[in-house]
Amino acid sequence: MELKRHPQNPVFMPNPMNDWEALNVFNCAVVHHNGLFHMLYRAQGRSYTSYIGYAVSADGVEWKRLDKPVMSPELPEESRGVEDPRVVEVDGTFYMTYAAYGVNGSRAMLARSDNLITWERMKPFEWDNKDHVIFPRKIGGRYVMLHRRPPDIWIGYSDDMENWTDHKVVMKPRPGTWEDLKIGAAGPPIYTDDGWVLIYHGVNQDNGRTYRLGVALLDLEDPSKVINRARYPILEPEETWEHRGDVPHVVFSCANPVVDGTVYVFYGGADRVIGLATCSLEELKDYAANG
Ligand code: BMA
Repeated sequence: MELKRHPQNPVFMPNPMNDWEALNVFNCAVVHHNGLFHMLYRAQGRSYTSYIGYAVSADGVEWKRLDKPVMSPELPEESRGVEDPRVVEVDGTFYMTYAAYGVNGSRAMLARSDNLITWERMKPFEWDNKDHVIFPRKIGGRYVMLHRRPPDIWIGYSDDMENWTDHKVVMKPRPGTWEDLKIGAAGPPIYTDDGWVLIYHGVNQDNGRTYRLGVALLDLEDPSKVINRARYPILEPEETWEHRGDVPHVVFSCANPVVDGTVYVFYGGADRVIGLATCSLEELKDYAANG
């Protein structure tokens, strides 16, 4: 099974009118709320510092954006940028997980918002960790987060979103495949009656380094248990703008909102533009369970 690219791709491009987003706009969070797609996107200008901008759309294709970033580097660990936002709504509050990048490397961060535009930083999570994302509902009374201790996808649990415990490996790279170097979660896991559908990225050494997307099914009550992991990628670089950009041969996703049974996968193409690819949730779940 492969995702279907939207004919109007790429759906979001750098904006030369604003310094902070003049060069690259890529890995983005997207939530569908009150009938609109809300996008929080990573952006870079010539300084290569990453900011997070906001845009809104009725169809996921035509976007209107704010002129100023909604998140800019503020903390010492963010000195080189705020990267790769993922957003999820849990019990009426929006939570953003993002990576801080600074002189000491990267750190997994969290923030919260009631309106998707003003964000309040929360207690930072681990150093040398990223690709973290929160499940859209509590499981067994606790918040649950997938995260990445290189090169594996891990899971952790929390009562208050400040103290995270019971960390466990969920999935490891598979030697000799498209995902043999490292893996990380894409957007928030999708709830279905048969389990959590998890889209994730995998990296191998094709062309130096290639990023693709795959899918797995996690147990509903115990998402540290992998029910199945599909063998082949559901999206890999094919278009010119996925092969050439700032970093070549990359499709990288932080967003997979579901609207009326369709999964909208928004993804960065070669770290320069944003593309959209879709599929039905039924079909994706089926491939996650049996592929
Ligand atoms: C990863 C992340 C992503 C990026 C990808 C490809 O390590 O930093 O933000 O899209 O590399 O460059």
